[in-house]
Amino acid sequence: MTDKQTILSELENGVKSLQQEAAVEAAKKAVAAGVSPVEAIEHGLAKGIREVGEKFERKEMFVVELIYAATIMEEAIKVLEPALKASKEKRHSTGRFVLGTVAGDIHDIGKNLVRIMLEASGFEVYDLGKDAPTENFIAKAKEVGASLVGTSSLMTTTVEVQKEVVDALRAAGIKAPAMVGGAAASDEWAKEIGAIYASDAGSAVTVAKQLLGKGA
Ligand code: B1M
Repeated sequence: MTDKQTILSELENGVKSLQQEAAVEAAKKAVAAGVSPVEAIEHGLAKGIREVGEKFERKEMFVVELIYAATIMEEAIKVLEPALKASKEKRHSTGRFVLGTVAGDIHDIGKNLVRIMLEASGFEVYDLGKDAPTENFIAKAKEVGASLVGTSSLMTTTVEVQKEVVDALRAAGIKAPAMVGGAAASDEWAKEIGAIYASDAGSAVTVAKQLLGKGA
């Protein structure tokens, strides 16, 4: 008998101790035990990867270990993804959301979670991927008549590009609200550049719906 707390610890430990098999097994246990996939990610896997990031920053881990930890997290998320998608009822299109990680930044785990949650909530998501050139946001937003445009940025060295995207949208006459997120973004930063901040994948959905007047 494995309780939720044990499974969350196993997910966290699998990532931070670089044990792929253990993390994937824990993800399978989470699904079998009916643990919320959002909780499994936020309070299990993401806790582990953030600890890896802190160790990397303190030079207690090498970049190759950081890369491996990210791969482990991605493999475990693959196990949770069907439950994540099933956890929300599919509805008519809630809105068209152009999403990507800004140019110069290759972090996409968080952005991918945001995409999964938005899709699960009925949004049509146009995912530009990672290291996405600013002009791609503008071109795609025009092409699909975006209701919202969102950028993810995890590094202090690329957070400025979120402003570049907002400025380029406005210069092109696109009025769709701009959402920003990722570890380098903040509410204060969003206000400064004329965007709206969402701290995690769940609040990205809530905020997006509120912006479109579709309720939380
Ligand atoms: Co890198 N990395 N990394 N990294 N990495 C950070 C960001 C860092 C803080 C680590 C550290 O030093 N402590 C640091 C940046 C420092 C800074 O700000 N200047 C850093 C660095 C330096 C680097 C490299 C430069 C390392 C190197 O090569 N020397 C390099 C970057 C190269 C580049 O981009 N050009 C690099 C590479 C990598 C990996 C490839 C190994 C891997 C990424 C793999 C991948 O994404 N496919 C990686 C990882 C895993 C991390 C950390 C450890 C974890 C990031 C993550 O996946 N978190 C990270 C440390 C940290 O963030 N504390 C770090 C889990 C994820 C679920 O959370 O992404 O925050 P997050 O997303 C959340 C919310 O932020 C929010 O919702 C998500 C779900 O809740 N959210 C949004 C995200 N986007 C949103 C958009 C929205 C709304 C909400 O609306 C549009």
